[in-house]
Amino acid sequence: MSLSAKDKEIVKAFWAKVSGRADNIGGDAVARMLTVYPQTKTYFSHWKDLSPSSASVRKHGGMVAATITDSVNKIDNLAGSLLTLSDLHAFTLRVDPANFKILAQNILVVLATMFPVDFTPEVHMALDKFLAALARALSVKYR
Ligand code: HNI
Repeated sequence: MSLSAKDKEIVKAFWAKVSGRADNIGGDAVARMLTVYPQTKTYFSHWKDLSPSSASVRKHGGMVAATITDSVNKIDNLAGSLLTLSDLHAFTLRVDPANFKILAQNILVVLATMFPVDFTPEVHMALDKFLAALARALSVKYR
């Protein structure tokens, strides 16, 4: 399911509105992922603290959110722009790509909770497609 021109517009407009809180969005989404899907904690066992307020969790969330901002700007070339990160997750971090979908789901929940008015059904659908495309791009190096 690829993104239509309209979907891209919706994603860009929504992200422009919320990206001032990108660090919170990313931090909350990673914290939620670790809580609701505890199997994801295995990848971060080298961190001292995996609680929602942990500095490592917040910092990683910030990096995830920065990648989303960058990907919104490069929405027409997701696979190209995420190639290095795909390589890192595939060969160095060895993250099962099924987890990208899990994190995407958590990002949607956080966005819906933080921005209940802006998170319309149209925004929900466009963001869902965008995050799926991002997860696909991150999975390129696994093939
Ligand atoms: Ni992910 C590191 C982006 C999903 C496990 N990850 C990063 C970094 C970025 C990043 C950026 C920092 C790279 C660097 O240091 O050069 N990760 C993303 C994005 C997504 C994602 C954009 C999906 C939207 N990562 C996941 C998932 C897992 C994951 C779903 C596991 C469940 N990532 C990691 C681990 C690291 C990591 C582990 C290294 C963290 C550390 O501090 O050691």
